[in-house]
Amino acid sequence: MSPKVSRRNFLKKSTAAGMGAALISHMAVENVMAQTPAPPGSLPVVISSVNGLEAVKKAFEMIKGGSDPLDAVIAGVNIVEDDPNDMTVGYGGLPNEDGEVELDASCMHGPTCRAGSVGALKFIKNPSTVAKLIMDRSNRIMLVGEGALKFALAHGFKKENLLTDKSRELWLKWKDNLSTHDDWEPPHDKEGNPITHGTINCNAVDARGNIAGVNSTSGMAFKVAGRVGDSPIIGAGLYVDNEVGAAGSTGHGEANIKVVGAHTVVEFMRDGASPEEACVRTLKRIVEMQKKAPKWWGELQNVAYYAINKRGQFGAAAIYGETRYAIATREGVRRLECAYLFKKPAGAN
Ligand code: SD4
Repeated sequence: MSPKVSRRNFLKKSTAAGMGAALISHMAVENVMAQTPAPPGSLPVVISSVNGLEAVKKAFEMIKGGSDPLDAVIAGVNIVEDDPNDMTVGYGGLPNEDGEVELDASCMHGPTCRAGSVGALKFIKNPSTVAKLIMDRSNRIMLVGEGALKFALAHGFKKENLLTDKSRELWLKWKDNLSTHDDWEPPHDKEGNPITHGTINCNAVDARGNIAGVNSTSGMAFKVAGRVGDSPIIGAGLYVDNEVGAAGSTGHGEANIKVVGAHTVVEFMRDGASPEEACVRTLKRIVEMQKKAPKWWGELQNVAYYAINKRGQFGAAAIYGETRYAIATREGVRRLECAYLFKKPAGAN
């Protein structure tokens, strides 16, 4: 019996019996998700944003080899953080308005219900590993700025210049063309397309149904110094519940923070929605909220969610079409199209 069907039946009864029974129905749904075994051969599964093809491949192999799912997704994400050609993650990430690279990251380990996160971290190219270190070596969740750097250095991380020639050139070009109307102008690739979804979110479920996730980014290009986005905020950029699933985001962080997106996706899945449906429903909340905000406060920029559940079902959705994601299953590693709310308008990022 699918979680959806059993929930519907249960809800019928709970409506008749009132609030107490409704509470029980919620618990019953959780139990269905946790207790219905994944179909044979459907696990492990690793999902990520489009730039994570190598990351999902690495994480999948590691999980198959017996690694913990969090170690696996962090090893996968480290590949993208180390890559100077990915200009919105780690080394080579686009800097803030002062020309300094400030990184945000978070991680969650489902089986032990722990989380770690780091905001506005300078000089360390693997913020996801620092987030895990905070999780492993302290009883805190989030460290930012100077304190986060001190913590990383004390644990043997190397201080490095993260600005590459390429990212410095783009920053200088942005500065040269700055006008009084500019807030955030996305950089463009060689073909003139805006570079947007460079942040990486990667989530995995292993063969035993244990779940983990990570999110890592250099944030919005040329952001105000000290600006922290959604990526390191547990519940917004990333959320994992070992009984249900995991979700994470890329895109316009401020819009996502307001709907506590990753947590909302997981809660929709807990209530029986498929991963894709849960992502779509959360994006609709963003659209509703952005409609009510004054125009200058935030236009509708793209946001995407990537979700998996405990049974190895997966899905992703974006506000605008032509957004893709990466997936690794027993059928192989590939990129797929996200579901979307609107066709991508010309020039949209
Ligand atoms: C942020 N969500 O800092 C990140 C940026 C991003 O595609 O994902 N860009 O708001």
